[in-house]
Amino acid sequence: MSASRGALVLFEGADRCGKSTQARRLVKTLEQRGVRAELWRYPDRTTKTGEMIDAYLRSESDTADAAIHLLFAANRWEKKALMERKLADGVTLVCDRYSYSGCAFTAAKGVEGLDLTWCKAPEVGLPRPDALMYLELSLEDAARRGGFGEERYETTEMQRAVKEMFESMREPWWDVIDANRDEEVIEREVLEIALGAIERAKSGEPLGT
Ligand code: T5A
Ligand code: NA
Repeated sequence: MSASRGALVLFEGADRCGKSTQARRLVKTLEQRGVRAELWRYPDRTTKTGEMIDAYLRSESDTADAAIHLLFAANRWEKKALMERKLADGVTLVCDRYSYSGCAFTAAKGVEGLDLTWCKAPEVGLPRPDALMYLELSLEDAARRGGFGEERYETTEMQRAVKEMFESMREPWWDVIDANRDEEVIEREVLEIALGAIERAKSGEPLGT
């Protein structure tokens, strides 16, 4: 095991804000600079819970809102030990969505009893990120990036509610990034933030839970 840990760096935001694009670019750039980094994403559709989540998102199965929320959380819990091992071993994890999407999407449904406080409970105890980059894009600009896909939450009403929920969850430590710019310009800002998080992790700042 190396002496210093890796950083946990997240991308969050509503659909089509460019999370996957920036996460991929960041991992590639970090690797080119000799930083050990891996690209992670949630949901991880390859695990047992991930297969159920995938079927739900593609509307091939129906699951109660509470149950699917807990499955999304379980999908993170089942990878917690591996995540902690990698970080402790010095690998930086760049993660495309995490608990914050989990809470924003379920709470945005407005189902009675499933408010933000309820949504957060099963996430408590998962590793806390060193940086959260929230990619901000208006619904109109997101719409210009192509039509909606086929998946369950890809409707205008849901996306509006999700964006509002993310905005109400925003905390001062989040890095809010204007996502309505060229990929290369965003990437430079993203890299600065990630390198800062990696430095803090290296200098021994403990990983929160
Ligand atoms: N969910 C997820 C829950 O309900 N609970 C949970 O706990 C979790 C983890 C998963 C779904 O599950 C929900 C949320 C989601 O509904 P997903 O697989 O993450 O969904 O979603 P995707 O459809 O893969 O991704 P998104 O729609 O969110 O898009 P991204 O990743 O934000 O955007 P990206 O990078 O794919 O880019 C979208 C398009 O824009 C272009 C790209 O080329 C692409 O065409 N683009 C740009 N265009 C112009 N300028 C830029 N700067 C651009 N950057 C990208
Ligand atoms: Na994506």
